[in-house]
Amino acid sequence: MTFTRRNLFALAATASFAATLAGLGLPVHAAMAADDTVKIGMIQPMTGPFASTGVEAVAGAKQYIADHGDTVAGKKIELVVKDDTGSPNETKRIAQELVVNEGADVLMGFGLTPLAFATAPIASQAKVPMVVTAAATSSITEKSPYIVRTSFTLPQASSAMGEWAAANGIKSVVTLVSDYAPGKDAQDWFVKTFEDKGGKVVEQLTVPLKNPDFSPFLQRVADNKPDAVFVFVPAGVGAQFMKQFRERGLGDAGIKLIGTGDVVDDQIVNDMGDVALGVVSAHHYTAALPSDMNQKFVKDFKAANGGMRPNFMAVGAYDGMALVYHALEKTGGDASGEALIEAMKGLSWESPRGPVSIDPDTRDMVQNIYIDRTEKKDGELYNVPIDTVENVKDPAKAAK
Ligand code: VNL
Repeated sequence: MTFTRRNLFALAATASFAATLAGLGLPVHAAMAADDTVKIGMIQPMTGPFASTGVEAVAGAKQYIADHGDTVAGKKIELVVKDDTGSPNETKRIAQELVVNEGADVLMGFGLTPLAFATAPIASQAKVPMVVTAAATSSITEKSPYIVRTSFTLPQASSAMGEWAAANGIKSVVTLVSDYAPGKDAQDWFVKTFEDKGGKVVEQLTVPLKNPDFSPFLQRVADNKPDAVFVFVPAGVGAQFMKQFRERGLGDAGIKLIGTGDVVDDQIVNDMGDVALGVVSAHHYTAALPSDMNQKFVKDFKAANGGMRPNFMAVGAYDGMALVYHALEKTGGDASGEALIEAMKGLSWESPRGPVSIDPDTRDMVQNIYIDRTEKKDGELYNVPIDTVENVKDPAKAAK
């Protein structure tokens, strides 16, 4: 009897499936491994307040397939996209459905920290790799040994910003962050590094994540008259923040705006207007990186997506796919969870963001953090790199 994919699945639908395989002396998982496709279930907010993240990420994953083909190590890659609307219960339910009913070999995505936290137990129970391409709270990778991350951690970006600020004449700062786990990481690591280098944080403000009105918080910043305000808001939200920053006239009052790159993400920065000029941010990606690889990536991505610029969410997903492809090459096409996770540890490759590797101990990325200044280039606003901190590990885990 020849095992084609079709009759394997037909068999799987019958109660005699396992018995038939046992009769042939085949363990069930060996027969399943004969399957010639690797299914990647990508779960992202495609609608709702964080849809910009999902749209960028899905386009980034598709760009990787366009650049590298849909076959790796003899396996056909099948990308399935699901919308969780940004609700943790939905993310978890969809993940369960993907691994139990749809035979997903890899889970990918996770636009926000609560969505990644909710799904971690599914990855552990199913022993399926969970590739986090967006959410950036340091502790996420500690929630399951099956989690690997291709985005960044807030402590990576915020500590670089704290050092830069202290070394560049900024003496007093008010911090303003979204009130959830990554905001706390951003605040804690900015404060720690900035104060270690002699800076003073005069007030720490937290703003609701949902439907934020920044005005009263910006008024508090103005009242404090610090040299700078350090900001973290999730991708997309920077548009609303900058509008209110301008309306309050904080820039005109001489208060510098610094932050992680999320507040000026590449999808929205060009629409911010002159208020964004001179913002200094720290991040692992900017579309303005001059390397040939990145410039080609930006050009191809824009061509494929109606002119939309890739932001760090797009690159996170592009590298999520790179991680899966390189791991499959290493396992010779073995897509079992254990084999893939082991293969992912220690992998390194060249990304549009620069050289990256997966820290085998933490399953987080080791990568450059760029200090960027928002400037006009060829008539458009870009976050232009002015300094690089090379090969940054997640400092929050190094500290443990
Ligand atoms: C998170 C971190 C989300 C950084 C973001 O955008 C972001 C998170 C949606 O961990 O929730 O820019």
